Amino acid sequence: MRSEKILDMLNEQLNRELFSAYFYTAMEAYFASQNLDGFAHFFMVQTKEELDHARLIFDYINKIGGRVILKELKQPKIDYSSPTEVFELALSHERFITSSIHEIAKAALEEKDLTTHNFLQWFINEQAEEEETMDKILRKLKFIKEDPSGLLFLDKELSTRVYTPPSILQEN
Ligand code: OFO
Repeated sequence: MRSEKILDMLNEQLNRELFSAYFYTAMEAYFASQNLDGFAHFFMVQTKEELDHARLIFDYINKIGGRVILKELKQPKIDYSSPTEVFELALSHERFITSSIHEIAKAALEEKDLTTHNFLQWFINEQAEEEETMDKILRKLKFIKEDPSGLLFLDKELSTRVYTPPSILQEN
């Protein structure tokens, strides 16, 4: 059983996922301007993942007979003082997205909308991974204290990130 409240929250989450893609594209652009191509690649893959998250919510809203409402996207921050600042912002953004998803899941339970609650389980698991990924890289950056050779080593590691569409997207 879907409610207007849940539909509004899903549309807001769709906007947040699209903003996430925008936010990470700005980070890709920053790293490209610093010639840190591996970091740029990492955020290019992250952007694709965010677009997948948005697509899953877009499709779900349609599937339950709701209306997708696209809203304005605010301009993301475009300049950063360091790679560490980028990952601090990315981690805090992911924590915000996690709490946003949790709020919808809680509201879905309150509204006895078990279908939406079930749909959100994939996102809840995904968010744990998103936070872990950002946190690990942030800790590495703090460990190397942005020493140039450490940064280049990490740049190489991040250049190997592979984009894999979520299996639930392939099933649809
Ligand atoms: Fe869509 O998980 Fe990040 O923001």
